[in-house]
Amino acid sequence: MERRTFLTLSSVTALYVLSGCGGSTGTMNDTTPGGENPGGGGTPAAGTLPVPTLLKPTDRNGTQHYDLNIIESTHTFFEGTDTQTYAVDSSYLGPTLLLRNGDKVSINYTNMLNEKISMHGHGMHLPAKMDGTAHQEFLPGYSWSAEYTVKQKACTNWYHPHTLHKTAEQVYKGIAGLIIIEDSESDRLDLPKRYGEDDIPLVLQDRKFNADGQIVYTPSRQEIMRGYTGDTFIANGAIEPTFEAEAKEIRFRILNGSNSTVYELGFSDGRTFRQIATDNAFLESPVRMNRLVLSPAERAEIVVDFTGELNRALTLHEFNYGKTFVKINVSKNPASSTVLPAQLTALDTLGTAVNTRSFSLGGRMGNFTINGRSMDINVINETVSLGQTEEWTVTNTMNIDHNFHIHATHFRLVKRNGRTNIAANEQGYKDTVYIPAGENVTFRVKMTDYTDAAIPYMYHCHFLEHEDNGMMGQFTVV
Ligand SMILES: [Cu+2]
Repeated sequence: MERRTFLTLSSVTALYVLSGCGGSTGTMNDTTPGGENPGGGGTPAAGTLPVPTLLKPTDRNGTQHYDLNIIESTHTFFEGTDTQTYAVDSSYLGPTLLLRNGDKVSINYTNMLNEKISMHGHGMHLPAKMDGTAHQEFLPGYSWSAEYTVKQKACTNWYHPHTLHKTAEQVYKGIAGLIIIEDSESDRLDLPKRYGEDDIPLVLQDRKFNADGQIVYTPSRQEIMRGYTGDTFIANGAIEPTFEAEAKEIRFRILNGSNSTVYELGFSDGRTFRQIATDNAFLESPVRMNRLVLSPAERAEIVVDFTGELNRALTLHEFNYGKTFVKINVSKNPASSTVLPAQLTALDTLGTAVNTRSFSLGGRMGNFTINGRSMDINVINETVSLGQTEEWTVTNTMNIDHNFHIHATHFRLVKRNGRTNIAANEQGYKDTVYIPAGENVTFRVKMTDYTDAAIPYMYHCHFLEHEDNGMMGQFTVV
């Protein structure tokens, strides 16, 4: 760890530069009054959909370098109210990092909070010591760098805290951001790729606010079990913001960034859209759908076609809770045209499994377990051999929903509840899979490239209240 001067003049200056150079549809601080009042904290200061700043790296002797400061901040969710937040060089959430496959990168996080933190690259294929879990926590005033070579397909990943027992609260207060990986394949595809114009990041969350418009994170035992779902739904940190769309194909890179809420997404006019990517790669070909279910931490890229629909107004809607995430006005003439290809990529089947493992998700009274054990930072639960294909079956034994996330690599679903008819939009590379109450999934997984007998990766439920209360285990790759 490297000791840093706490909030030097230059780092303060850097914060304002970063938060002021966002996408052309508005920065995280760019909010104007408007909208209804769907939540508890006052009149939403919605206005235009904020687009996180796209942070391109600085080249330092061939290494692509990113500097990120984790800070206490205030954000305008409600008209005239400063809400206390945590953020990454912003007032809420953080910039989108743009990485390229093959790049040597160094992502340097500086902790300007008054509590320890760790920063995890969710979906990133990297060595265990660069994973940013509880084994790489860093104290207030210190920095930690994730240094590795990007070695995976184009996709939309994200960074967030992974601090032991504190992940849920730190994410809830606002620490998260997207990581976009591009490669030669994504370069060639005729996809919307003008960031903030026709390639739109969407971090979807829900929050509880008190009457003063402050974020409240005080889950009861019942809420830890059932999920800490707020009554205010937000997109990129704004309540029902408006996106002014070009009348063409628009790509949304959607992250369920909630703590524990499963979203069923669709458009208010019921229109069909096409999913083009799952968590860790493009789908082999686009999948037509009009509803998209995402559990916490899952990503989906979708393409919606507004060609010829100038003056149309609609909303991106959440159907489980009956909430509006984003109001969409098709109000701009297209500045370019794209035609979604029929074929996007080819995916590896990961071969035939030579080993199997079973994981049973359980728990009671707000304490959660995997195979009967709660997370213990001093216990390595599983040892996995490099280069061997395995099949893991994960069973949700409870009458509440869970999901299952593994670090280090992606997996491919082979069965849901014993049946091999996996939905077309789940046939891609995944790192997080939804497992509704009482259900089970089997996936094929193979560890590649990195071994470390001492430092483990983690697997866990990504409902953050469950993760923080024991539903996590550790594995090494040898
Ligand atoms: Cu869970």
